[in-house]
Amino acid sequence: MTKLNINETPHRRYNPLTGEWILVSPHRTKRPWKGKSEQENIQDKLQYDPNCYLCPANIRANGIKNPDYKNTFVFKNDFAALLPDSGQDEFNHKNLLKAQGVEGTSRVICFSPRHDLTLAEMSTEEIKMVISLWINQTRELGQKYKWIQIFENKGAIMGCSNPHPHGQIWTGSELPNEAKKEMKNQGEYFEKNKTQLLIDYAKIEQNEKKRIVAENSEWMVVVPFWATWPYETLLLPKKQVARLSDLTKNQINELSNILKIFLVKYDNLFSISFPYTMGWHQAPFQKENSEYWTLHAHFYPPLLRSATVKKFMVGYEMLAEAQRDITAEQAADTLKQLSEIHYKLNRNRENK
Ligand code: H2U
Ligand code: ZN
Repeated sequence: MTKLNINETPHRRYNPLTGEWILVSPHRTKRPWKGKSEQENIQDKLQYDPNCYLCPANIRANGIKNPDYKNTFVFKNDFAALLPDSGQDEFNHKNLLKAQGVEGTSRVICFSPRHDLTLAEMSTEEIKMVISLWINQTRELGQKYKWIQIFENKGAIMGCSNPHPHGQIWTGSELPNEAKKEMKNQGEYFEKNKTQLLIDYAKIEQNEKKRIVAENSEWMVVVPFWATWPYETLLLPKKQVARLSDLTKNQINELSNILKIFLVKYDNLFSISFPYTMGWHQAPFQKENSEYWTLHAHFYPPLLRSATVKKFMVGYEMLAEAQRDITAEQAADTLKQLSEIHYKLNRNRENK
């Protein structure tokens, strides 16, 4: 029998959070590539855009005027995907046609009044205000809803409608699919081992040091062993914490530091404002103990080889299972080597 070499031979890796497998084909990275490599449009963005619906004091699509906010700003999504009073009735026809009403709310969260910034270019103090916003929203919405999904779609390639730095919060009375999978797997692991799945995983990463992109006293960012997207990362606490609303002062400080560092690295990878979808997974707000759940954030960037070469989840991925070529270890190594100084600052220095 051939011995498995995860750096060379095709294999599948297991994602213990979702219970799903992914196909890794490291030998394919040797194949010739004739893709284009583009230069980013270096045009500087406006600090204030009179046509932006998120800039302070501007009018939104439905005629409401934004306040002249100075730090962060939250408002109910004018085109909310979930509504608070839609009812939770169930429909079931022969156990084949099933539906259920879901109640919830959708909010838009602006990270900064500055139209031209992103989290990567904001200061750690400014990032801390975004963290406070995430925490306060979690506290408030957790009183009413089971699942609080905080996320950010960044970049036009991810379907983001506006470059103004912003994210969203969708909450619901039912647990969505990803939440259910993570709840089941973390719950079963805790029952069996009396320790948390992701805290044990963080210890393995700490020992192996093969997939860590950045770390400090409270957090680490890894390309998870089971990553699907080429430069996917997982942001993990080193000590158990179930929700954003339970973070200590030190965890908050260090969170703003690590976000700054690794988001700058992301931008530096292809010298562009790096597109991704990111989101927090925190323990559902249910009555039971939430000790089994470790707070974490997923970052899913779509890019593969350059500013414009995107990985598509099609063909085998849609019909069978996710697949990647570069290994998690190679991706982590590339990200780790990148500078912690934003490429735009370097460019400004060079121009002086
Ligand atoms: P993205 O993060 O994917 O760009 O979505 C922005 C959200 O902003 C989107 O869900 C909302 C859209 O419904 N929006 C408003 O609430 N008011 C507006 O005036 C325009 C967009
Ligand atoms: Zn704006």
